[in-house]
Formats: sequence, C-alpha cells, structure tokens
Amino acid sequence: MSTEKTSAFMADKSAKIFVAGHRGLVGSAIVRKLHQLGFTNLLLRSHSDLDLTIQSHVDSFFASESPRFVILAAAKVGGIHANNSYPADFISINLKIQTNVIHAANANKVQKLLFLGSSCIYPKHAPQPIRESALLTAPLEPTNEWYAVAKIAGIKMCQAYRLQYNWDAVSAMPTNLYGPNDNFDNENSHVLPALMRRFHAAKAGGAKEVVVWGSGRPLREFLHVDDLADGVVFLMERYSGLEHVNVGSGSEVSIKELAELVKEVVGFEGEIVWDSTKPDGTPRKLMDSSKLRELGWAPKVSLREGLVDTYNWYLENVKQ
Ligand code: GFB
Repeated sequence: MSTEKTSAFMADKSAKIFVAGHRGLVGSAIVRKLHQLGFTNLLLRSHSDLDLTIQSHVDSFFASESPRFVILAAAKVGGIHANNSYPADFISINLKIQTNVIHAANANKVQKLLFLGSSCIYPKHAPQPIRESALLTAPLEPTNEWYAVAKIAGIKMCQAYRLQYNWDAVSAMPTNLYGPNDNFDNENSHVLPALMRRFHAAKAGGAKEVVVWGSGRPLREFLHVDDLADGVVFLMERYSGLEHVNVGSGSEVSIKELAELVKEVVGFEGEIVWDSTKPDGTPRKLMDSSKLRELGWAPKVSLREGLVDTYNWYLENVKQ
C-alpha cells in the first residue's frame, strides 16, 4: 500500500466523522479545525453519553451511527506524576478505549481511522531526534511505561487490522502538546499548564516564589494543539501508510527555559525554586518529524505565541 495517497477526506464536507474525545485538549482542537474547514456532520459523544471502555456500548454506537471516518483522540492522559501514580488506570483504560473503538470501526466498515499516540512510546534513551523506526528498540521511561505500552498496542492494532483486512488505519504520534482546553490541575497535569496555573496563582496571591519540579535540565519539544489538529487533517487526507508518523515542532527547550518563559508570559516577578525530590522523567524527547515535513506539512505556532494564546484562554476560561 502506498504511503502517500488521498483518501478523499476533504472532498465531502458532509461525511460523518466521529471525533472520540472531543472535549479534551486534542479532540476539541480537531473539532475546531474541522468546523473551520466547513465539515458539517461531526459525531460527538460525551463520556456520560457513551463510555468507550464498555465494548457493548461502543458496538451499538457504531452499528447505529455508521460513521465514515474516525479520529481517536479519547484517552486517559496526564503528566509525569499522574502516570507514575495511577499505572493501572493508564494501561487498562487506554487499552479498553482503543481496542473497542478500533475493532468496532473496522467491523462497521469505517473508511479510515486515525489513532493518536504519544512521543512517550519511544525508548528512554532513544537516539535524538527520535525517528519512527526507534519504536521497540530499547526499554521505556519507567514513569510512563504503562501509558506507553497501551499506546504501542494501539499502533500495533492499526497495523494488524491494515495487514489482515487491508483497512485504512493510521497512527499519529504527537510530541508534548499544550493549548486551550488543557488540564490545568496542579498535580496531575503536564508541565506547561501546571506552571501556568502556579505562576498565575502566585502572581494573584502576591507570593514570592514558585516551586517547579525536578532539576530543570530535561529537554522537551512542545507543539501547540492547533498545529497538531492541522497535522491530523493533513494525515487523514494524505497518508495511508503502515508505519506511525511523528508530529512535532522540531524545537526543544529545557524545563528551566520553559519555566522562565511561562513566568514572563504570566508576569510573575518572584523566584523559581526547584524541588529535586520530584522525578525528571526522560532526559530528552525531541522527535524527528521529517517524514511528515517531507509530505508537505509544517507547524505554524511558535512557543511564545502559543503560550500567550494559552494564557489568554486560561484567563477567560479557567481562573474563576
Ligand atoms: O509534562 P510532563 O509531566 O511530561 O513533565 P513528560 C515534563 C518535565 O517537566 C519533567 C518537569 O521533567 C517534570 O519533572 N516539571 C516541572 C513538571 N514542574 C512540573 C509540574 O509542576 N508538573 C509536571 N507535570 N511536570 C509525560 C508522560 O511525560 O509526557 C506522559 O508522563 C505523556 O505519558 C506526556 O507521554 C506527553 O514529558 O515527562
């Protein structure tokens, strides 16, 4: 099967598209993007209407609704602390959701499915920048291996169903994401929203210092979720290969640099204090996104612009 072909995704704006996880950071950005592009028939279900971990509910939903396309952005996600604290939830919930949705989508003749994973699928000490071929070449980062194993199983399911049924299932692996509708929880979120919330609260409360976890030395690559949504639509239209595809910004910062930048965007003037009792996680996680770049996609939002945009969203939607 060719790695570059059109699936006519953009041709019919009235096609029924199930965006699983439409209230989350990723799903909501994909819905915004599809609406901007003029898609009119999005199938959206909140958790209370459809529990994706229950196979019989997922089967009935697909049988009665018959979506033509599926974008699988529903997942249990969280930052380093949440991954480390709830390993059973991260492996079991994600395995159930993706197994149920991928199987039902294939059984009900969905034309194409896109599965979203994460850059944590790669080995802890993978050569940098990380190519798609690094998958399953060495041990994972222990703090998130449960989530990573589930996401690797999702990639492998897409490949298995493609091989056995010649079915168009593809996988996209985004780098660390941020943007509107992120989880801003102090403990369980990812670093960027956690710091935004903490610096904001410190500024509002007149605190003199803000605690940031770890050594500040790990390097991370951040991508605004609107860029990811753009990449997802691009892959739905243009990519039908067996191998998963990295989606990254191509630029990395240290956690120390990120903390300084968030501090500046929020306008906090006190000190940063490092809590070395907290884990650093993987030392470096920069993806090689040249495969997607060569197909013609490029990110548009710089980290500074994206931080300003996200902080404005936070001020309007979360702080109260
Ligand atoms: O965002 P984060 O949890 O993701 O942490 P990972 C990134 C880095 O920021 C780590 C540091 O070195 C943290 O120690 N950090 C500093 C903080 N302060 C904070 C804070 O207040 N909160 C958080 N969360 N981190 C996750 C995986 O790993 O990346 C997931 O656990 C997923 O499975 C996600 O793959 C993309 O990049 O370390």
